Amino acid sequence: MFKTEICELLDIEYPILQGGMAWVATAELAAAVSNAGGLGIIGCGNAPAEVIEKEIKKIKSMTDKSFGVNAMLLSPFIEEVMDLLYKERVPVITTGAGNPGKYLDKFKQIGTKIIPVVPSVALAKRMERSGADAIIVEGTEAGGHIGELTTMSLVPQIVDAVSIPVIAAGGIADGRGFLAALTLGAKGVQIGTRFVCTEECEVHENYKKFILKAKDRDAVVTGRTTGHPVRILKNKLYKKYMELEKNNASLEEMEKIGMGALRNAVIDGDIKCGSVMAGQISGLVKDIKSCKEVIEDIIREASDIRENLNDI
Ligand code: TUI
Repeated sequence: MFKTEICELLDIEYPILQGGMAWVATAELAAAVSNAGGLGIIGCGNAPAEVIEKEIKKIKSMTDKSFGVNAMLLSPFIEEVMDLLYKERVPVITTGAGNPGKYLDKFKQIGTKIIPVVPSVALAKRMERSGADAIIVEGTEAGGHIGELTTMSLVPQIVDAVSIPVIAAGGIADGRGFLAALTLGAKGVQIGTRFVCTEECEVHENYKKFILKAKDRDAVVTGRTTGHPVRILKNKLYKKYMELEKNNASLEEMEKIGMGALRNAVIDGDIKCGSVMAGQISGLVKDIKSCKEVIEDIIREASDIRENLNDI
């Protein structure tokens, strides 16, 4: 059922990856997704290697299944994190917020699968030439640091431009989105926001409830003017950003209010002044389930739709 080349490449049952969300994607969440047949991914964000090392040890104790680690390329600790991932021989690395070209050769030699997130056709082609095993094509619907183009328009353009498998991300939370992505030519999906609202996700309850309460237009973008667009749920922090942008505040001033804001939301539950990163699909997420239920519901819904396609 929905076995694609991504399942073979990553040694997983269903072609569903969990987004490697900074602060949110802990070993606990990632192990639950891997144990349910998807690919759980630990998010490094800006954490130093010693913190990630503990998470890797923990996931290895919680599952025998394959897992991944997301390396955020803007991190000040990126070099020590990459050295750690090499030492630990993690099975899969996804990268975000930059070009991982210079690391590819080294990891290919030890068989680590490298899957960069790309926001454009040009970068997708460059990644294929550099030897990426697959690419995650992330539309602007996603939460956190985002590109310009939508999943709907970007996925088929990149599918036509490269021969490596494409994984679609951004705006996918159920069986309809999963099947739509496969119809666009993707061989799998990456899902973030839906996995935040799960029993195994360790974010503060306030963070989950804020997503459950969100409506279609609540996921907004800060930092368009500074060149670092980040999608969050609308709150006091967003209003402060908008004020600063209107008053042409300096880059330092803007970055200062963002510092630590994600941690404040995820760990302390400060959803008013913290950064509640979440995607446009937040409005569709209405309950907390286990990761296993999320994955099984997606597969069941997608196969029901596929069976009844003649009705459309
Ligand atoms: O990386 C993400 N999403 C993230 S990272 C993150 S942590 C953070 N916190 C505050 C500010 C900035 C980051 C939160 N969410 N998604 C993957 C992604 N990668 N989206 C877009 C890109 C991307 C952008 C430019 C990938 C490559 C790229 O290349 C530029 C170049 O070097 O050519």
